[in-house]
Amino acid sequence: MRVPLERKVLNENDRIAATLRERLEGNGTFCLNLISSPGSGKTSLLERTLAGFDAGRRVAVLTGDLQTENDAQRLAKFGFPVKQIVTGGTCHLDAKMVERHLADWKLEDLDLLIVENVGNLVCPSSYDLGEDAKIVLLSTTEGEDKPLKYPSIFFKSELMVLTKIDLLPYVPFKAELAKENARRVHPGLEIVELSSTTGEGLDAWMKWLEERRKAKLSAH
Ligand SMILES: Nc1nc2c(ncn2[C@@H]2O[C@H](COP(=O)(O)OP(=O)(O)OP(=O)(O)O)[C@@H](O)[C@H]2O)c(=O)[nH]1
Ligand SMILES: [Mg+2]
Repeated sequence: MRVPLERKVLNENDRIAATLRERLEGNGTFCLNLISSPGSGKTSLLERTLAGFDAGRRVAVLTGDLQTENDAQRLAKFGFPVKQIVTGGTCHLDAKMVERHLADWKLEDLDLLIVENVGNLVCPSSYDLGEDAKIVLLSTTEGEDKPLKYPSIFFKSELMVLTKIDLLPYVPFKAELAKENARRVHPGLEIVELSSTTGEGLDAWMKWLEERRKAKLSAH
């Protein structure tokens, strides 16, 4: 009889991600990896998030794009440490890029690190960055079928943020169907609906963030 033996061989990315996770864990730094299609509203949500924090908040952001420092410039206005990772063509961040850009920050000074991944619903889902949780954003202009077409990232994320709900009256987007599709791929997936334009739903997002961060802290 043949017994199939499967063992995951750690590739270089997984090894660096595991080291990063250990360092984050050791310093009690809660790390989130935000993933979505280009333009779904990652930076806009981060602008709202940073604006909602007190000045002394120990938070930092890494933001990835193929080109430009635009997102880092938008986010730097809030006074917290922000760095742009320019991938130069790569469609996702990897653990090495994150490690390199963290080199001159002290993790012990941070209790929250948010990584905005490159806008792409496919590539980033395969790269562990050492984060505590992946978060997928889906906007109301993208179509309700996206969780079914791009299941991997919806399956791997702990939270789906349905963005741009202020546009619901103007777009043929069925929010209930989108949520149903996401939960077909990932039963029990947590979902928050919000608009970074009007601010509706932001409280639920901030509450999720704080609860998950505190849960990590108490386990530390
Ligand atoms: N109506 C509406 N527009 C939004 C909302 N959130 C973001 N936008 C707009 O959507 C566009 C893209 O938003 P970004 O926050 O730059 O999206 P992103 O996901 O960071 O984009 P990339 O980093 O390029 O992948 C901008 O024009 C935003 O003003 C929202 O809640 N409602
Ligand atoms: Mg962005």
